Amino acid sequence: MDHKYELVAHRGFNFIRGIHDPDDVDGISKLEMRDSDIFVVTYPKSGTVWMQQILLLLEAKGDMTVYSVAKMPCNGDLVPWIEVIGSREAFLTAPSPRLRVTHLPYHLMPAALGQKKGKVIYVARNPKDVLVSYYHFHHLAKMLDTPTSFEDFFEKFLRGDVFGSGWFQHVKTWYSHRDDIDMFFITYEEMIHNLNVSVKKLCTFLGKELTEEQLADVVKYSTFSNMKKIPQANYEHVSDDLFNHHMGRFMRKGTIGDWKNHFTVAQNEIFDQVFQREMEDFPVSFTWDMTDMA
Ligand code: PPS
Repeated sequence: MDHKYELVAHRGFNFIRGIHDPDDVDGISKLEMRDSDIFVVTYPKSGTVWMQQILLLLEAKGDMTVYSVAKMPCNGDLVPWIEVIGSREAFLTAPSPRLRVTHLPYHLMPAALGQKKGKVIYVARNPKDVLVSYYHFHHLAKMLDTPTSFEDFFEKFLRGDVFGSGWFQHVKTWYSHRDDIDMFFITYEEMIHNLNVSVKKLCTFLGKELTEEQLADVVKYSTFSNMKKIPQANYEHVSDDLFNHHMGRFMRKGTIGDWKNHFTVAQNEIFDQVFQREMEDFPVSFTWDMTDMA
């Protein structure tokens, strides 16, 4: 980790000093919402940039010139994180529709969401693949501590000793509020399984009207192979101050089951035990392998 950054706990959630500021974060719950506001909410590495891309393209009716017109270096500039320094301030005066992403837990989000003001799209991914993706991202991103080993990171993840805190808490708490707010819950694996259907469902939830052709374009430009070629989605122009570009690419594997290439048998057993204990009553099942998709 670059010395400018440090993991800090604030109001029950781990942030990164240098990227987040407690005062900004505390102001978020008081934000006034507009009906047209849309938040994509995820635990890190669960498909945030993917959903950013889909949302952007749905707004632009599948027109990719949205990128060349905006002249922004990455998806995060087009659909910003609400919790990063300065973002809350910009949100106040931004034109509608205000599209934002966040990794924040429910209790730090605008209270007005509870009055069904604004919409939330929650994307959850199976936590074994999240762990692996996050492990690699910790090598790429300079604001995160480079892991000393996979084993070490495995333990940190299970303890929630990372930015975003614990995966289990994040997913369970957000899900438990699904009826309190105007929320669309989807899994990364569902999106892999059928992007076409996922995009259509999302379009309906957002109340958007796109032609079949426009929807087909949204899907086409949101596939992993195409997003890999889009510099803004792949964070290619993000400064060397933030990314160790030589350590890998943001669009890494984009698949289900890469955890099998990383977990030992013993780690898998430990993970399964924690998962069963934590997610016992959780009604949504996760897909752990591409072969489970058939
Ligand atoms: S972050 O840093 O929290 O914003 O990361 P996030 O965007 O949530 O997650 C990154 C992972 O999502 C994968 N990704 C995709 N998978 C399939 N299809 C598409 N279109 C797609 N776009 C992004 C990305 O490759 C990261 O997963 P891994 O497993 O590391 O490849």
